[in-house]
Amino acid sequence: MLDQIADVGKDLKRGGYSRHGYNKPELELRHWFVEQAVRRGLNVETDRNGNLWAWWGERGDNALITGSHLDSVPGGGAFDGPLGVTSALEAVDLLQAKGFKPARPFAITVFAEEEGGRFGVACLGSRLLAGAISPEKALALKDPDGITLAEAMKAAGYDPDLVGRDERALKRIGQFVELHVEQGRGLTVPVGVASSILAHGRWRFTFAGEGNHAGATLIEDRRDPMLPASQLVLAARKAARGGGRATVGRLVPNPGGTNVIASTVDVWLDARDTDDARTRAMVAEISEAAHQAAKEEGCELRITEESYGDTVHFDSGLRDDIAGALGGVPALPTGAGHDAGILAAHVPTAMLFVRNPTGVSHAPEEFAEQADVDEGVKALAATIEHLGS
Ligand code: HGY
Ligand code: MN
Ligand code: MN
Ligand code: MN
Repeated sequence: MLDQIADVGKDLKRGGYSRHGYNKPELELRHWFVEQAVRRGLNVETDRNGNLWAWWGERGDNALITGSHLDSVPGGGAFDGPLGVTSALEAVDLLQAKGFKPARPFAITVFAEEEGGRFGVACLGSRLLAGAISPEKALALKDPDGITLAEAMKAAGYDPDLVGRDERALKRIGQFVELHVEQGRGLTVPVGVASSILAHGRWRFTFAGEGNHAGATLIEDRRDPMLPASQLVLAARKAARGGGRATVGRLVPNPGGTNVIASTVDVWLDARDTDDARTRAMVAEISEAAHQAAKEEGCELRITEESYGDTVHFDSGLRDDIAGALGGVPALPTGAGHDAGILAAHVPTAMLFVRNPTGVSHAPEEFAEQADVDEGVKALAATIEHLGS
């Protein structure tokens, strides 16, 4: 099934896929998912936050939900997100073929803008569903072209005025299980379950100096924000110790001319660690270094926390129950964030991982062996049968 969507959203410039919330390729994938669901006799609805729910039978309470996302990071791989959705559809095929019928309400979900690849906040659809971000803040988020989430949702036919915590939809979820390609190399067997997710936040550092001419401006007359921006990148690496992960993957000088000293530089920091205190301490150390570097260059610095989620420890009861039903599979921590990480604070949640032989993710090289993918589908089907009987 991944082959069916292999041509959707290819990024010819960067390589990989650039499928972002409500952009053309992502809308195409939504349409593809609805077709696939309807073909299986599932009843599809879109909730007020742009998330899709494909119900097998009646919608109802104490539902067993599985799903993931279809959007990608810029230049992302084919598996992160879509593998969870295609495996859920394939698991339904397996179960329908053997005459299984869920004894409780069951649905496959597709969450909106999980990567934050367009609007900058990860897990936007599940955060809105759970009330983990305010509608005002979410609707005002702008994409790189200055289009707000409200405008993008409207253009896609959704009513942005409806977004917000969806108590009713949350209450319907009895248990949520997300299958995902592993991002890292912890698995030595095809399938595992998740034990925890790192604490994870994103901060925006805006350095402001004085735009000027690259040739006509003496060094001593400069206030070049690119200098403290560069110091921030180095400080992030220096502060990431003992398992902490601090990353700068996006640095945008404005105006960005080769012969122009930038007037401002925006730098986004992605920081993660095993607990809240360690993550905050790492970010504090990096921020201190950034303020120091800005001062030395006569630049201003404004830091904005754009999103943050504390460490997620998955419900060990559900995790061990699933691992047992699968004949005993390993539990492993993940450094990547997921919609399951947002929902875990509200409903019993578990994750299944499918082995990634290279561990590479958020890159076109992301890959999983067909044999492992098949094991993942069988494991998800067995989990649905185990929990849904
Ligand atoms: O950033 C993450 O870890 C997730 O893939 N959104
Ligand atoms: Mn991802
Ligand atoms: Mn993902
Ligand atoms: Mn000139």
